[in-house]
Amino acid sequence: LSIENGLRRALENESELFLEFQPQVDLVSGQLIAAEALLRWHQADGTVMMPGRFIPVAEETGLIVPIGKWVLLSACATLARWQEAGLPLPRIAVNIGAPQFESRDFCDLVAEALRVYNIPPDRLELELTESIIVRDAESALREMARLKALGVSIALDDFGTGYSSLSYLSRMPIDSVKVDRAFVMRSTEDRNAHTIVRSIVALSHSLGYTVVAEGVENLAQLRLLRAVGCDLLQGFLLGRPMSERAIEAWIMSPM
Ligand code: G
Ligand code: G
Ligand code: MN
Ligand code: NA
Repeated sequence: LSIENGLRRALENESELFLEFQPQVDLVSGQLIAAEALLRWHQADGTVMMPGRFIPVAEETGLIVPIGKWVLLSACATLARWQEAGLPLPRIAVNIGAPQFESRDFCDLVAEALRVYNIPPDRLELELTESIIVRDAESALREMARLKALGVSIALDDFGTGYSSLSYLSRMPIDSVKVDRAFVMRSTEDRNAHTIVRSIVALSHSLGYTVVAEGVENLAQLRLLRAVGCDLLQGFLLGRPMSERAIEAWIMSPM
């Protein structure tokens, strides 16, 4: 079965795709602030296929649009369950690929998801990458403004790896910047990577954005990120992507 046909079937039977959630914690208090939803795909042989393998196929075939819709609605359904249970709601961050962002009526879909699940809009965060501004920057900025007007949070994912135009960084209606894990990983060994991380934090703060460091794996990185004033941490040191139940337990009994 090709990945494409397998994905078509997965969209029909609704039990093969699932989300894991990776914590984002406040660097100072250790409190859980947000969780990034990460897509996974159960295989018939019991293994799990990771998105790095099937998202590219989904993007080439256009299947990313219905798959992305499923991810968005599932994340909102999870928030609704937590709200129903009276839990303090972290934000849930959802990855939005460029083809999904550019798809027709994307903003209406987000509005519909918020309405159907009746969740506070700022509890939903959309992770966009710089690639959305490559094709038509002005229309991407307008679309982002429409999304922001719904009250959702917007994060710029993988920052520093794409076409980081500083003028667009200042014009984008975003709430936070996620420092790509490649910089975080090298930051403790490579002076240039350290300088880049420090500069991204300073620049982002001066523009009024929160900074999330991705891929934090050890204490040396944590100390460096504290020294440069980073706000939130995400990475294996804090927690691996985990099941909905596992992150729920975390919400109920904070560290
Ligand atoms: O979880 P993992 O490290 O394997 O994720 C690999 C990549 O897949 C990451 O870049 C992540 O942004 C992307 N990804 C994970 N879930 C989704 C999703 O729901 N939609 C999109 N478009 N990308 C996702
Ligand atoms: O591109 P995006 O930022 O959405 O990618 C998120 C991916 O990064 C997830 O698939 C997750 O599995 C992976 N990830 C999260 N934390 C770490 C980490 O500490 N180290 C490494 N190597 N990968 C991580
Ligand atoms: Mn991401
Ligand atoms: Na990222």
